[in-house]
Amino acid sequence: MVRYELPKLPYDYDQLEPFIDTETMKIHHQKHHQAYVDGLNKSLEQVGSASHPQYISSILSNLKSIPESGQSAINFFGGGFENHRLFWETMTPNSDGKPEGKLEDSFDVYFDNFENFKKVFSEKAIAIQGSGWCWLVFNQTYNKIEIITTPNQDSPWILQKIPLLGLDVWEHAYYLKYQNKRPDYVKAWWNVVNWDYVENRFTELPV
Ligand code: MN3
Repeated sequence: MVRYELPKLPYDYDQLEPFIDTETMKIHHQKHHQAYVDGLNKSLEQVGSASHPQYISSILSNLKSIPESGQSAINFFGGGFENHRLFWETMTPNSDGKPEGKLEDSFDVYFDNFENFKKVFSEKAIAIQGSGWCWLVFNQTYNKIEIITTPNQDSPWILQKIPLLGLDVWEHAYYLKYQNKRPDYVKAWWNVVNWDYVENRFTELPV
């Protein structure tokens, strides 16, 4: 039976300072992410082990394959688990500031340039009503990158889109340091994006 565990952070809690504060990182990882892990394991137990032989991203891509009684909880907790797992990986204390290579080329093609991509992404993230995520995803149908937003813990996988980079704009992600100033949080977050990691995800897409 698959049991999910809280993934370790690839850096210490205080290493994203001053952009993301230590206290927020601790609570976000140890309390919020842990709650998604626990909720996911419990939800999967409730639908029975035969229903979930695959990794959570595959389950989310085909939610209808699990019993209807569990779909809502697995959408929420599974999305919460996988969204945060990726979120930690796509941040680093040693950000190189901008992408290179094939990903940079794609920004030029689909967003004119990297600076404009950041502008559009930031605007969409700031405009999300309530809790949700802003994403850079790969659209497999049209073979292109795009920006989408999702409410709550909805994952791009449920839309059959591959998440490359995601920004958590739930208040728990920024309220201790930034209070109601979400735009300041979004602006600060660009300083810790791990473009090496995002580029590798993009380069290794199964297409
Ligand atoms: Mn969160």
